[in-house]
Amino acid sequence: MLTQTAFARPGAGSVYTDMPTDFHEINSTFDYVRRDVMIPMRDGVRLHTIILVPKDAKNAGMLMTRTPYNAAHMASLGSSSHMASILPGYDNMPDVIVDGGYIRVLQDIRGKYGSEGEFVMNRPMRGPLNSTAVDESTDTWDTIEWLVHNVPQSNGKVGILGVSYDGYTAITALFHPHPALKVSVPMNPMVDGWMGDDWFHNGAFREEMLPYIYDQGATRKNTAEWWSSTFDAYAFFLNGVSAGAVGKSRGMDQIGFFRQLLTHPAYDTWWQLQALDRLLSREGLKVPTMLVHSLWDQEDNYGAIAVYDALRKHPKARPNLWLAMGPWNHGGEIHAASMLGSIDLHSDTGLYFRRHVLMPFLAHYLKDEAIALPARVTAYRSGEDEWETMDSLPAPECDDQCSFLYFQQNHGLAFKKASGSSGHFTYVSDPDHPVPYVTLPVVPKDNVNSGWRWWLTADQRNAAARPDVLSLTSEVLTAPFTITGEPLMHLTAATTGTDGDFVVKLIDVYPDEVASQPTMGGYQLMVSGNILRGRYRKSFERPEPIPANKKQIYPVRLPMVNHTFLPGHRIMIQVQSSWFPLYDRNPQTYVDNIMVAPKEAYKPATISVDVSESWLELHGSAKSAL
Ligand code: PG9
Repeated sequence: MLTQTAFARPGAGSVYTDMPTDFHEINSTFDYVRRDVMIPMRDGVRLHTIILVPKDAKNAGMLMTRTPYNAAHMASLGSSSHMASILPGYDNMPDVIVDGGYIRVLQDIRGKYGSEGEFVMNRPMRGPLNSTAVDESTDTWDTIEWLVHNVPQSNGKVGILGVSYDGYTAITALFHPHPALKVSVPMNPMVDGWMGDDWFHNGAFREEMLPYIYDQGATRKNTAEWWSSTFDAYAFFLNGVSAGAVGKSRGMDQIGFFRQLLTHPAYDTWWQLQALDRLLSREGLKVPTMLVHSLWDQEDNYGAIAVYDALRKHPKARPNLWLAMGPWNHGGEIHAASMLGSIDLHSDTGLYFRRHVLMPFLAHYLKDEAIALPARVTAYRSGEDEWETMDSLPAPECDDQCSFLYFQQNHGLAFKKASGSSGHFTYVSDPDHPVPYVTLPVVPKDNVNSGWRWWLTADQRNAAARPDVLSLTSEVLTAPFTITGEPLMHLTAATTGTDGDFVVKLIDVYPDEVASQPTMGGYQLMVSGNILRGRYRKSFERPEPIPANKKQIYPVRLPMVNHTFLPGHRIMIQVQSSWFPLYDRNPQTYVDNIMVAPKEAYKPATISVDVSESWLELHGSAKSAL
């Protein structure tokens, strides 16, 4: 029994703490050794880096991820004596990294969490937008230089991989690469923030990214957290009027990146000069690189394919270029992936990719063993649920493999232009009642009940039921119809406004009954969709008002598809003029900068879509499908 004295505290005057000054962890049974180091960069700034070395590692390759998302957190999930158990989430993939016997390196990029220096969102590469001596590529170089001299258990070979922002840093490593960098795997990388990744899509601003910018951009350790007083993000952003006004109401004009967004609403040189696909096509590709693309990526569905398209024509880049794409959401490839939202894929497509594509690719370059490389392109074809391999993706330009889906009267779609098919479809787009992109309420992105992760796979029947969404549907297909590529909508329309947005969705309509999965009966699965801000119909750089009531052509390029529409299914196209609050609302009255549009500029407009002059160009062969 404890006596009273055992609990006695020292008397007044002495400093007492329950905590030892230097606690020694008992970790001799751990199957790894963890080192926390501050690696000096060429300008003296030190970057916090965690190195996890498997206990018996000898001659092991190193796999690095550079992140703004807290390396310490990424290396401590499910704290355990087993390396595989502390690396379950983020980019860690225990089956690839730990079972593969690699040394794991996780680093906070400059300005975030344990690292010194200042944070710049998607820090531009050295050049016209960055006059300093450092960028993410020099930080990667300096880190690799340190690692090859200070990790004795390694074989001196380094790979870099990561999803999204960490995919972006995996691309920046490819500029003037360190000779020990043997392989890079950018997964769902953010590449061009204006064209189609996280910030804008063809000029429409992803308003739901404001909380991300707030959390990441306001403080080093994300201690200032976005707050809302409204559970439904639809109501919240509607009340806030413009994206600029919402941000300012949260003090975001103190954040440099937010100020940049307000200053650069168009695709000006500020955006062009930091687009990684453009920069990399000049740089070439010296390091074997596998780009990983998710066909239902709700965040960065532009970047990987843009880089692939920029490099595939480059004779010097091609030998180092690989592509894998699968039926995943953002980062889905690193998890179990036998479901695509509510659609059953019948096998774990994430595991297949990691086991048959990623692991051999990494092992070939990082281990001193002769392991066969995967195909240049490994692609999952949805609909038919098959993996296929190719030497390269079909060229994006249209050739004899192209088909055209023409709008028809009576809300039809057909591969042949019907003679005498003319007229208009009209709808009223009212900015006070924008079309929600998921069923209301829109549960905010970081809430566990949010539909964010799967919104691209959401059933589009709710949209089809609205009077301000134009839906056109084909007859039932009698043969399979396969598309591989980025469809191009040639939309001809007039509006009573002087600006406006056009959203185009390509949809696979399931049969009325699906015996194997009854909940899929009549499901409308979007296989690709995108938005174009009308003022950019002729030039992304130089916006122009839309002349009211005059027909204009709106070319809307849709993201990559590799899909077979099966017999018994129908093809649908939906056209609408808002997708909210995913994208900010277009006031439909031309103002210089929509980011700060005043309340009185938001006005309803009547849209007339021309039947005979609207069609979708598809990279696939129609054969006798219809
Ligand atoms: N999509 C996220 C992001 C990347 C780059 C910039 C901003 C956001 C991400 O998942 O990291």
